[in-house]
Amino acid sequence: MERTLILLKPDCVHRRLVGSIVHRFEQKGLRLAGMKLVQVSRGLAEQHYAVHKGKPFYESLLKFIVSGPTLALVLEGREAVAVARHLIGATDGAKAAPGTIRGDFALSVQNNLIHGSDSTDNAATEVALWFKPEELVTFQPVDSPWIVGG
Ligand code: DAT
Ligand code: MG
Repeated sequence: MERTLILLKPDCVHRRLVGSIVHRFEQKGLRLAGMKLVQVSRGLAEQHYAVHKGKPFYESLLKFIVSGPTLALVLEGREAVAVARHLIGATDGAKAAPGTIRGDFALSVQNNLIHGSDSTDNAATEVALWFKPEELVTFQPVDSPWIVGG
């Protein structure tokens, strides 16, 4: 079953939106496979955002991500990577569609509340960067047959 890495970034934790946002993923049918509150180090931030190194917003992005607690989640389920990206919405909160997480709660590009892996390959790399194997739990929720269908 597919897994994706989700980060509820410091603006999300400071604004007490964690519960509302985790609720949306649960409602959709994705299940929790891992969850921890992290004070991100500069080193972890550099690894996570390595693809953006050299971009004009890179330094500001790193400063933001280490500025407070981040809740890291692994979500599991059918097409988890794409489903989570659809629920999250476009990068710029001002342009994200209503009904998406960023569309409903964010107005900034940088402070856009949440990260979601953008491909299954990147998801595997990011899950391994943020979680040890023993921190992840796989289980079958009792309503799985109703969620997954035939
Ligand atoms: P996403 O988080 O939607 O995958 P991304 O991978 O292109 O977006 O960028 C990573 C983060 O960097 C993004 O969530 C917010 C920040 N960012 C991206 N483009 C930016 C810009 N033009 N100005 C400021 N921050 C930006
Ligand atoms: Mg991205």
